[in-house]
Amino acid sequence: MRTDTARTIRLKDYKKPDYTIKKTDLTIQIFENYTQVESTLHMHKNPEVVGFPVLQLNGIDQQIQQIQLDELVLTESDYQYEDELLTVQPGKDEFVFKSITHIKPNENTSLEGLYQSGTMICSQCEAEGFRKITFYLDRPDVMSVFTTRIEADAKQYPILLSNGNPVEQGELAGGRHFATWHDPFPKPSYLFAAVAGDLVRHDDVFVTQSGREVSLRIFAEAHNAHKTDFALDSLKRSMAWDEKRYGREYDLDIFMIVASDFFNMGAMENKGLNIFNSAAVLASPETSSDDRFDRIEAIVAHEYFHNWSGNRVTCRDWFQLTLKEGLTVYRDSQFTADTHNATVKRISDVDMLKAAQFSEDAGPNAHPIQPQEYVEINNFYTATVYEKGAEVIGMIHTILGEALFRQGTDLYFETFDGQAATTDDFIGCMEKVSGHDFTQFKRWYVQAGTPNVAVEESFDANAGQYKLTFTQSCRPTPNQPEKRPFVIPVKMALLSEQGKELPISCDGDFNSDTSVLLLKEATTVVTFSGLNAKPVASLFRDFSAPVTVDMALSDQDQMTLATKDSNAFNRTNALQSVFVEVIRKLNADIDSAIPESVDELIKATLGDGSLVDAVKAQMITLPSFAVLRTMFSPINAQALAFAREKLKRHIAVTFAEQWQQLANSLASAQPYEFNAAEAGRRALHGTAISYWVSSGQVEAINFAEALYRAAENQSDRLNGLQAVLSSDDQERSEKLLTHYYRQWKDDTQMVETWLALNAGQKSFDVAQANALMAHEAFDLTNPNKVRSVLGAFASNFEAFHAGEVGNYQFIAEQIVKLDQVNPQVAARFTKVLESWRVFTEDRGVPMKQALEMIVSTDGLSPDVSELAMNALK
Ligand code: 0A1
Ligand code: ZN
Repeated sequence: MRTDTARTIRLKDYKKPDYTIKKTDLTIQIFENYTQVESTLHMHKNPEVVGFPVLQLNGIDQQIQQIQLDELVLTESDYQYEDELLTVQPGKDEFVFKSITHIKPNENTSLEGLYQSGTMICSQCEAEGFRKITFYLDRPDVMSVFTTRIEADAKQYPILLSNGNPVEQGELAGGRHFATWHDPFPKPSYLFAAVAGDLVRHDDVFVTQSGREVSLRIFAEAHNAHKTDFALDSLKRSMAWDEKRYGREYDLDIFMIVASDFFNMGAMENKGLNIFNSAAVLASPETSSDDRFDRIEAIVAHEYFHNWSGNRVTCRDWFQLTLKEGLTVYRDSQFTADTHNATVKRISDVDMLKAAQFSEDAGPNAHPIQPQEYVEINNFYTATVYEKGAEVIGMIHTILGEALFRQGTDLYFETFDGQAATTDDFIGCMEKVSGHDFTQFKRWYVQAGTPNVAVEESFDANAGQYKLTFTQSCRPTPNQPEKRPFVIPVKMALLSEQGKELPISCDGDFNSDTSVLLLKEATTVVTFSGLNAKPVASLFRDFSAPVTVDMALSDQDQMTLATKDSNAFNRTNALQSVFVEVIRKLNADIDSAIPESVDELIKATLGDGSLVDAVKAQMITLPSFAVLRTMFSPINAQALAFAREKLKRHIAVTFAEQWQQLANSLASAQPYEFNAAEAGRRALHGTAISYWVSSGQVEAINFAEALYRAAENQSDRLNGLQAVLSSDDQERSEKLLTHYYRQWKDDTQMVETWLALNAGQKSFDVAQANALMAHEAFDLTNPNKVRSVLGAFASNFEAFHAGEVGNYQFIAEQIVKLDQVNPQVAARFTKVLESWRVFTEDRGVPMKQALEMIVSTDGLSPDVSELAMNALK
């Protein structure tokens, strides 16, 4: 019944639904080859609507057994099922719609709706997956109270779960059993979940601030069951944090997490029953690196926080996606910052924003955090909606300060509890509590593109006045040739040459409590007075706005910022800018000299006892290709790869002795513990080993191999292994990879990592990719495996872009093949090719040809065709 007529959905066409569903009763009967879904919907006509419009319910791949309106069983001539819509004609204000349909979870490789994941059956309904389970008004502004009964074979599926609280369970004839769940909180269908499986359960309890006991349960298949401790602990800490920081208490009697090996994204916040990608929840020191622990903790928190920002207050329509995602990403980043180290978190978040979101903003699929139209909503789960959305929330916080921001969120949660809200509703609350006018600020929601702020400075020694001129601009993005000025908060300080913060007195819109200067015009001139020497401006502290900044600084000022700025984020940023400029020069001329400032900065950073290890590691690590490529136009892939490599080798060789010393002194002594200090130590250890190996010393690579072999935790293991893999010693690399696989081939997460390590090698190519995809460990229907190979290859700049140009054709072929299996995942890979205009022709042309090949393929999903066609426009 699926047709490929892609339709454009527009925000301006939003209309309230004609009918709503007060109560939803489902009976899901799982059988060997199919599942029967019986759905009883208690429907009401919207009182504002005159007459009786036809009722159109969404439904995909539904094999109809019976359709019934109240007591009347409809015949085929009484309803119509085409274009994924079932149309019936009701004649009453209140009625019951009932359908019995069959679906096939075991044939559902899209992993949307109800599908088989290993030995279990599970669901994924956001954004529009529920329509693959049964006929429904599958839109977030239709909120209903769900009661769900699941029936299945008792041996094969001893665990049966759905949203809410358990109400009944029992045995049935023929070795079958059932469980009934009731969720008292009205919710949209995208938050529905059902799970059936043979799962191992890990229990705990959380007592809420008002003294209620909540049962916590994590479920996993037996092979994954030993890795749930950390997620459970993260969950409890998240629950406590949300009470303290946002006053948000959990509401049901039970909170469950299920780990699934087959999952399109990271995880899903279904009410009371979160379903997670195994890779985003299962952790153990033996198999998970610090980065993985970090990510798991953040995702557990993120999904939990959605219980309020997303579930209790949900979105009116999918154009409001950033309402729940931007806010929840912001909340989870605050949680991580509070739990570990705020500077470390900010540096890595901004890095990620630059890598993933700035590139999106600069490309043909650029969209504002609130897109105005879409063809396939799944294509809008982007870094823009999520991460830039979080930056926008962060700017509101920066502008209002902590107390007002918290009053605003309190008002928002109270006012819109149980409702489907809009981004305007959220801003309205912020305006109400503060009296601040956010009208102009709201441009951040509707204008795409990364604004650039050019800053010029001048100093009048006689008058003791320092003047800053800020000029903002934003390049055109699709359908938006011109932008109006944004409100840009500049958190700032003026520093003496010794890095001391000077008192600020100025004529700008400056708030001295928050140290925030607001820019509102295309050009803003601010004069600072009472200064007896030219200060050094530390602007956009903690990255106070998602913008790029151009400011020509003297070498001396640059050094002051990179060695003395009291804002560690800005200090890091200043140091990284020095690296970028050197790489820029080497990119233009590989023989250009590397300035001494690089050596001075590395030396000063390594020797600075005030910096924690984690920040030191972040400071001295060269900017990634993902970040660098957003700063170059055109990108000459090979020149860029050589340039970065040359700078790396220079630093490696110059400080070889220090790297060796750090490699030895930072080695792990005690058993693995995941905390900020320990993870920071291991991060710096890894950085030192990586540089040391890059210096070419044989002792270094021996050290790395020994570390790999002796490691008792995955972070140490990867610190050793990755250093070997980045060396030119191919033989040793292969030997270790073979050893790794042999050792860990029965561990799903370790195998995924192994695939990614292979595909992350500098010399990786199409032949190796084909071999890896033919390996027993690979499975095209498993998104994690696909991401581990194709994702890792495509983000391996040196192999993918600086390697053979045939890589582009290869990825295009894989996209087309994958599209038949899982359109949502396939579509994500088309983004790899969309930046073809930015590359020099040797790469740009074959990238474009690869896109053309995709677009000329028959039967493409709307997911892939929307992104690929836009990329060629
Ligand atoms: N809401 C989830 C992410 C998510 C979105 C879409 C999905 O399938 C199309 C799955 C998960 C989150 O923000 O974590
Ligand atoms: Zn989310």
